[in-house]
Amino acid sequence: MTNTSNPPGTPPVKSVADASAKSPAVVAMGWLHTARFLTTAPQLHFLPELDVPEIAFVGRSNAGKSTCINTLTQQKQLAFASKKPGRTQHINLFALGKQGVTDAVLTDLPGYGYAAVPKQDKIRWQQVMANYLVTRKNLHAIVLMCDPRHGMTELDEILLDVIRPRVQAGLKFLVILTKADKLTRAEAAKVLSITKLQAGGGEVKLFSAPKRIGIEDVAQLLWQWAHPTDSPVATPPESAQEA
Ligand SMILES: Nc1nc2c(ncn2[C@@H]2O[C@H](COP(=O)(O)OP(=O)(O)OP(=O)(O)O)[C@@H](O)[C@H]2O)c(=O)[nH]1
Ligand SMILES: [Mg+2]
Repeated sequence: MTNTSNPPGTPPVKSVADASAKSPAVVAMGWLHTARFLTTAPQLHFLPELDVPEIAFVGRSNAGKSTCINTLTQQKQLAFASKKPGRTQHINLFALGKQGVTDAVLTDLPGYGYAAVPKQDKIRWQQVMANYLVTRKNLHAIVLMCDPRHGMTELDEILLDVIRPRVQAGLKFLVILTKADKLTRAEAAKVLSITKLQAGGGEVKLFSAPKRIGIEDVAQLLWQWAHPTDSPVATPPESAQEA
């Protein structure tokens, strides 16, 4: 809203209404809503080299990675989610950023651990993923999706071992306990504290797409990770600016 009483040349002062509309959660959700399909690749070397922060969603097949991306971006079919495990078979990149200017990328990776996948394909995929996690230069953060009813499985532990050196070197790491709607409060509290111990200093959050648990929390974390020098804090109201 423009303040018509401003002297010429002074930027318009934001009204209280504008300021309250820009809470950190609103900023983060608005940013995530800008997500658009960027590219898809069957293997690492087909991915474009990028210089914006990349945030990768990894985890067992069927854990809910694609659903989580759709929920966070508030788009029903951006990432392909399905009841049938193993639906995501390529590395899919989604660009984020206002006014079409990409300032970060989300990556949806195929899940691992799906029993029906032939052994050769499993090994091939594990190599592609390990390669991606170890060598992708602009990889800035990893979000490990975990079904809390199974907890962290052996394959999740292997993944943790693979990324540990990069996490120690500053890579951000979040474990999302998905499908929290399937847990009682007591179960949720228990699995949260156990996973915090296993996550090696990474963040852990409960999440549910249908019950809308944890969405804004995760959104704000991703926003902060992609914009470490910016503050999403609302512009103070006029009275505070003048004080
Ligand atoms: N109850 C519940 N179901 C969920 C939630 N998130 C995902 N699902 C369901 O879990 C199934 C798998 O979801 P996807 O998002 O396709 O899982 P994915 O991790 O991308 O699976 P792959 O692509 O095979 O690796 C679908 O039937 C989703 O509807 C959640 O928060 N709560
Ligand atoms: Mg998927």
